[in-house]
Amino acid sequence: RDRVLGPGAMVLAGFARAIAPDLIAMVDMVARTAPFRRMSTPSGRTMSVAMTNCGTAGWVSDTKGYRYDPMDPLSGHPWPALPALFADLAARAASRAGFSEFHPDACLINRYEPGTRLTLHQDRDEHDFSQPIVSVSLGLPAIFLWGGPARSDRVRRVPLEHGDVVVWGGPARLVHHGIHPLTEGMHPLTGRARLNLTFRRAM
Ligand code: MD3
Ligand code: FE
Repeated sequence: RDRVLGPGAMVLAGFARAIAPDLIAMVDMVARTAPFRRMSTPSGRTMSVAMTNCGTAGWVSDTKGYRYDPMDPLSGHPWPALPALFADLAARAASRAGFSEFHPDACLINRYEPGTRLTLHQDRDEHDFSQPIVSVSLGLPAIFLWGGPARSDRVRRVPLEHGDVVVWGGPARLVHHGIHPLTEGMHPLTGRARLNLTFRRAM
């Protein structure tokens, strides 16, 4: 069931499927304290993906730039704590992909509705690029766009389904990536939405 996409990138197909209902219940709990919101890009555009965070640091974007912040700017309070179920899943997935001792401090939760996309970008707001990123896909399927170290590198399309976990590290850590506009659909656990959890060591 494990698929190597390339150096440093591995899909653990269905790895989170059995605990998906619990993960989604925890996302709902987080969102009661820190609601999903569409953030502004530094250029002043509104992102189509709705986001929230849990953990001791959360990823935020506004007209001042991108950063990790211990506080939710909407409430002025710390982000909800990282549930033990989340931290444990991220550590088990990283370990299976060859990264031992992964202790994430940040979980960005992205919510996509049909038509929503994430344009090609790199994740470079973290301190230590030797730490991997673990991502968990829930609900509606998506086509993940996977490029290379340069923005102009050829882009591969990788279908991601409910319960799939992907671990990105080492030479894959700084590749350009994105999500193709979500196709219309309905999922029994998430409705008309895809949820993606990304676990990172931010600070
Ligand atoms: C490859 N999220 O939040 S997860 C993001 O499905 C983000 O919501 C997408 O890109 C999503 O920044 C993709 C897979 C992923 C996450 C981070 C990566 C792939 C990555 C970092 C480096 C390389
Ligand atoms: Fe990303």
